[in-house]
Amino acid sequence: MSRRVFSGDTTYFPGIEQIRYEGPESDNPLAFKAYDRERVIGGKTMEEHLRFAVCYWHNFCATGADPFGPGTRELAWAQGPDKARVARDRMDAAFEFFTKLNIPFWCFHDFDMAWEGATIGESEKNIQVMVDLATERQQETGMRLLWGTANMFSNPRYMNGASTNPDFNVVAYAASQVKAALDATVELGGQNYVFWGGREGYAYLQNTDTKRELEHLAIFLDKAREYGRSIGFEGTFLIEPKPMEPMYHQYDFDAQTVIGFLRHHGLDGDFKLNIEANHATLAGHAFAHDLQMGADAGLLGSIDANIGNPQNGWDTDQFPSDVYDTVHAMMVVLRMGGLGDGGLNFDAKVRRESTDLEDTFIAHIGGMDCFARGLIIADRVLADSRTRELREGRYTSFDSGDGKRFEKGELSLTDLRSLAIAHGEPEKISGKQELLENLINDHIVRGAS
Ligand code: XUL
Ligand code: CO
Repeated sequence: MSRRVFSGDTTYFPGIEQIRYEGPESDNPLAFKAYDRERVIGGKTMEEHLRFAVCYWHNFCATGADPFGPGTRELAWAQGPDKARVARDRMDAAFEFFTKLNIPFWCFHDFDMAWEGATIGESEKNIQVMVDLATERQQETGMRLLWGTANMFSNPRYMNGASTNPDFNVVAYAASQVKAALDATVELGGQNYVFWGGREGYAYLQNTDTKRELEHLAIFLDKAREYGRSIGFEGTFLIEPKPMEPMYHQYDFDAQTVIGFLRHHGLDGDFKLNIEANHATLAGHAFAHDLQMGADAGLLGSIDANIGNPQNGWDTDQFPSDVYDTVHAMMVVLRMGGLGDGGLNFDAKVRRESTDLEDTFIAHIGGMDCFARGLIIADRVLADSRTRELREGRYTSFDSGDGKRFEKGELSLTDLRSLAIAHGEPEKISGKQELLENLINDHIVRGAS
């Protein structure tokens, strides 16, 4: 099937043709320099490794409004009082964009794809209208849904939380939204379903029963799992950690917090993590750190690709442009054997000052090239035998003898004391950090072509 190559009428992005790979020497801003989707690296194509997705909300809904002023982007498809028409036009614009970019996946929230009605029943109907249209568009284009989710943070009813709201009525309302969003995700063949706990947290500790709220969160997720499986959802449920913003404290603080929570409540068989780079950095971690924690636990499911601004503490959701960062990220992903059914969703927005129509294309092209370069270089770094030596070589004392017995739990604290006395003062063994840093830089400078 010749899929995802734009074939319809240009309506919303005039002057922009099919985006193609032109190679590293190209100076065409509307061409890929590194992302050559059919190029094979380590047995898989770039497209299979990276599984890129475009998100609906930042690209087709948001206009760049901030607390200090209105939006600056003019979206030709988002005009007028007729919400149904706006939603249909928006979907046409989205699929024009997806196919011109030739990206395999997309992601949505219920109420950025559809529009919220006055009642739950109306909202469900509105979602169904858009699911029917999206089904047609997916069939025409071969686009696939990486994940769906429900927006349970924008509507004022969720100001005190959704599943962790102190008012049961709000919890039940949130459940109705998850049910409809799961129905939509399953109907569209979504490979994952995301929970981002936007307002699942608290603003003030002394008016919050954190224990009770966290128990409610676990029950809610369990019921979502039960319902999802009952309607044939075979994909992965994902939780997207974030430490703060909008709440002062969010419960799903970072990868390790969520891993502990999932395991404690027996949810880890069905739930994994969706790690967002800028959320990890807000939690005081490197992006690669949170990926590694997820990978170690066997719970890294998917990635929201973006970067923050190192000089401030906001979730700025910028497009990835730092090759060093993507090399480190892709080293974790390659070491764990790939993203499976997850992918790299650009949860990123163009700057408020980037107002040209082509800027959204340029931003995605840059992000895709940045990860493609990260993939190429990470593959070379990992193929360099020195990389393995500098990491695995540090642990050889556990590969045999007493070290191995320790790993098997066969040595008591007293046994260890006796061995320490027998061995005497350990030799200093260099960690060789700078050598490995230099090696990675050498591979970066040798180029990503
Ligand atoms: C917000 C964020 C969300 C989730 C989906 O910081 O990352 O867009 O990815 O709700
Ligand atoms: Co996100």
